[in-house]
Amino acid sequence: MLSPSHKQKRQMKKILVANRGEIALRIMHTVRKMGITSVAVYSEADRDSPHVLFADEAVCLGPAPSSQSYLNADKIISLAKEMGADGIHPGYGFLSENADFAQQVEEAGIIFIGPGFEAMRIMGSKLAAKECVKKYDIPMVPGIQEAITDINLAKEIANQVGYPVLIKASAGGGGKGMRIVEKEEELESQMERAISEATSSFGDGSVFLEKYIASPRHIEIQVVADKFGNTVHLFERECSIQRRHQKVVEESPSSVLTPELRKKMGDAAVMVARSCSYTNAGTVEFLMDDKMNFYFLEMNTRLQVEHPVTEMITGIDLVEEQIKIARGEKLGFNQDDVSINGHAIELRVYAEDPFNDFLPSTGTLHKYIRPEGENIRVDDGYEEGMSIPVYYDPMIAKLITHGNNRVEAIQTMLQAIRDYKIEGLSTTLPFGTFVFEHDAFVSGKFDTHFINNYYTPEKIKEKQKQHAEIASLIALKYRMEKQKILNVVENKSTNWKHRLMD
Ligand code: MV4
Repeated sequence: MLSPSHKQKRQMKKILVANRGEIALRIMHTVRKMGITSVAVYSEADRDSPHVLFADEAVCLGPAPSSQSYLNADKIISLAKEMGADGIHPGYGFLSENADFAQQVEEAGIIFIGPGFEAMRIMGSKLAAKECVKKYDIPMVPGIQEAITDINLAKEIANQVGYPVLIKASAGGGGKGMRIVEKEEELESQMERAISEATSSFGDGSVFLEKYIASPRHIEIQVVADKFGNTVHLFERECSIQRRHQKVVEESPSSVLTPELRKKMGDAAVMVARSCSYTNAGTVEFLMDDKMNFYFLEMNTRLQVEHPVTEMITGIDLVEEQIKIARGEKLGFNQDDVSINGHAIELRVYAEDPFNDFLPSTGTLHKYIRPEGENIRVDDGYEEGMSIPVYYDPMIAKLITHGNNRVEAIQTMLQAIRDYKIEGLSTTLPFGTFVFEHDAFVSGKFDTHFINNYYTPEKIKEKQKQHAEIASLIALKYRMEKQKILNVVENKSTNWKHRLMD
């Protein structure tokens, strides 16, 4: 039950950002823009990080490992109280989707800048989420919407929907606990393994069964909802380019959605949010099959890594909306007020070696020069000379470009990658070039198997060789031209000036 005070406007003068790196810094930029004081928390590994230097105030959480720092809920809440913070922004990852943390924050009299903990709890369970949206007309993957243990029932459902089927853990996430079953003989053993794996990994052995969508696209819809029942979607993000459930490239709009389909999916996403009285920013995840059928998968109850592409096409600062909603303001726009302006693409720049199975690449940013330009945004949390700590996610930065259309956004991206100078460790920048030059990406005809289907390290090396050959040809031509000019100058020809001007 929401108490009346829940809807009252509340002051927020000081916000503690319970995160690190680029997202902490990105949140604090908006906090400052809104005239609010920012408090950084940091681990011993992050003492000199940009997010600490940027913040108005900063306080150490403890040793480097996340369990002793950014995941220490009690410490974060007690520090927030000590520092006089009246809001906590969790960013993404760490405690951001932890309903117990959100509840503890609220019970400490501090505003959690995110959804209500009840909605977080529902959406944190795939089965509870399905149960919640069931009474609305939202398409779901054929299968069973409840925990299943009875093997005979499982066989019946699998035969109804047809093989292959996918066993999923209700508490799973990011592809963990999923199993593809090709035929009936494998169903029983795979179910047993899935249940025991889910029990040991998540402390919840509930599993369910869905038809396996062979080559889906991952399309998600951004929503924002205030505490007065206004819910608006901010269009889609196409996130099909992933490796091992880690997104690498995201864009908005998707090149496959028609205006009709976009409206249908947007309306469905709004209904998903309404079904659990969702407030604040959230993302509704859909799978789309090769016949353009879409199915609700789950809802992410946080600000997502890839939120900048939505910001660039809508002009809306999502963190500002989150803060305004959390302090009890009404949304300043409705569905008819928002529209898509151009096209935006994001490349995640990881400290990983794309030539060596994307293994983490440790080292120091000996050289770190960002690309710059009107249509280029770099969200990062490191500076030249810093090393990337091994304790956390290896993402160095997000490179986002905008264009009047998709082709322009891609061209700007390719130039921005060329202008991005990182030395001292391997990054996924060359992999980005591979994606943005690939016919399947450029034509928009790709699905979640893009990397498995097309990528081998040799492919980038080939491309780099081609680029090197072209570069050396250009250099050769340049030397020849220069020599010609020098010859002319040496010959004291009278027309050398004109030749130089050509
Ligand atoms: C699926 C699927 C095919 N069929 N469900 C992976 C993570 C989780 N959020 C959902 N996932 C999938 N669910 C059915 N019924 C394929 C995936 C999947 C996937 C989804 C989105 C993006 C990348 C993916 C990579 C592999 C599998």
